[in-house]
Amino acid sequence: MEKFQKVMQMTLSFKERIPISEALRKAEGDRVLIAGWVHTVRVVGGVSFVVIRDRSGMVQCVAKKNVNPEAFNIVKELGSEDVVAVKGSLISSKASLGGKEIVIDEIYVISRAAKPVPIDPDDWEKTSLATRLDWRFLDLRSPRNRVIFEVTDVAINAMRDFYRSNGFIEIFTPKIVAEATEGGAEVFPVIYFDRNAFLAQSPQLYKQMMVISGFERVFEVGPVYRAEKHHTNRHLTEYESVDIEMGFIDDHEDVMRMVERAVQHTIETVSSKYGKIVEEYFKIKLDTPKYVPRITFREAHKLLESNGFKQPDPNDIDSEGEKALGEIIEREYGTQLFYVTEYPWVKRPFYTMKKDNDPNYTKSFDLIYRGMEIVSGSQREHRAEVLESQIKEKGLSVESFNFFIRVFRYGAPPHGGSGLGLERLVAQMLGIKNIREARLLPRDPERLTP
Ligand code: AMO
Repeated sequence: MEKFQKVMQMTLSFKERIPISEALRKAEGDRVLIAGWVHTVRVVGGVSFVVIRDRSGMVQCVAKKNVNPEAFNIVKELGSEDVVAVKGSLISSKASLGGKEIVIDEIYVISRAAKPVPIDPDDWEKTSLATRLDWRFLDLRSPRNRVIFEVTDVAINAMRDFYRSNGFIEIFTPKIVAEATEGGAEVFPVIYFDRNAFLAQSPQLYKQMMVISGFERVFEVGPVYRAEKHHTNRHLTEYESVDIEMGFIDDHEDVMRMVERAVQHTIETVSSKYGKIVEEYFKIKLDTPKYVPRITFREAHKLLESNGFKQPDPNDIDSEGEKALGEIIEREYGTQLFYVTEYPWVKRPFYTMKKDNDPNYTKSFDLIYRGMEIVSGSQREHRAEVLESQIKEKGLSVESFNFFIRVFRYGAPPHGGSGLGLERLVAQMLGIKNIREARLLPRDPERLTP
């Protein structure tokens, strides 16, 4: 080891390093320096082979005993996930990945991995999700698993671009808050010096306040916290919420049009940048749904019933119901993206505007993608006195929400907005069954580490 470190200090500079994908595009005979993790090692007679992986790809490197005995011996001793650097020349090799391999001139062992490596990144499919998440940093060595987060990055940037180009500005609101916004039971308490506080369940009240402050159109991407003891494949206790709020709307339909275009733009962008890779690793085609039908909550219930799906709660649609509805709509309308509108007042938060002549229902919507809710939103009640009475109706304390209600007494335009669960969108785009896979380091009722 000492010897290699000495050699490294003298001759190795990562400034000369190029990504493996770039090395594979070089001509035969070109000299390159690549570095990465050891994927596999093989020795066949007098030749040792090592496949090296970096974030851009993989390449096989070879050393012959009779040509370069030192390199031959070093490769032979390598183990999975060691970090190495190789200087060598490219040669064509029909049998190799990418049609080329590298003949090793010099090889440097930079960091040894302990043995055995607890999970084999190549074998992620055979490893339980719990174990993979325990060893997430190794799990992410699998190119397929990193794609999830590369897609997340593309998706969130597409969404940010979309909203910015539609006049929204990005805001950052507190995550330590004094009040629950989405219903009382699901908050994490925080000891805030000598007072009780909570982790924010949503930027809901602040985004509305910022519209009324005069920004008119705002969005926020940030973590939100839900103390839901759900053990499902679609709930996390911490997730990334993409929230928007816009003023001077006629009704919730204005918000819906904005959101559907944002989601279409996002799917389109991911598809054009990652479509092929997604198909290769996730075996799923990423088409942008062109047509987004709307059905009311009441129609949705009727549709479910007439197709033999009884909903246990007449005021709600459960996850099985959403899935069934997704199949029915796809069959009837040929699309995987649709809105359910006008949810019952009993199921929506206090800030939701009721329908004008039908106060048991609201100006609200959920967006369902591939059979799962990914967005929820509504027009908001902007009349201070109505808002106050709705707070009472929900059994909440007017006093606690005074900081919010008073904002509406100084000029509040009609407005509305929505929240999108980023992990749910990504999971649905990639056909991932368990939302935990779409969160880098997920939190659920059992998991608080790593
Ligand atoms: P809601 O509570 O419906 O609405 O949440 C909005 C969206 O967030 C996602 N989501 C979740 N994702 C992962 N784990 C969870 N536990 C979880 N809960 C919700 C879903 C959902 O559609 N303030 C309103 C939004 C608004 O009206 O602007 C709200 O938070 O994709």
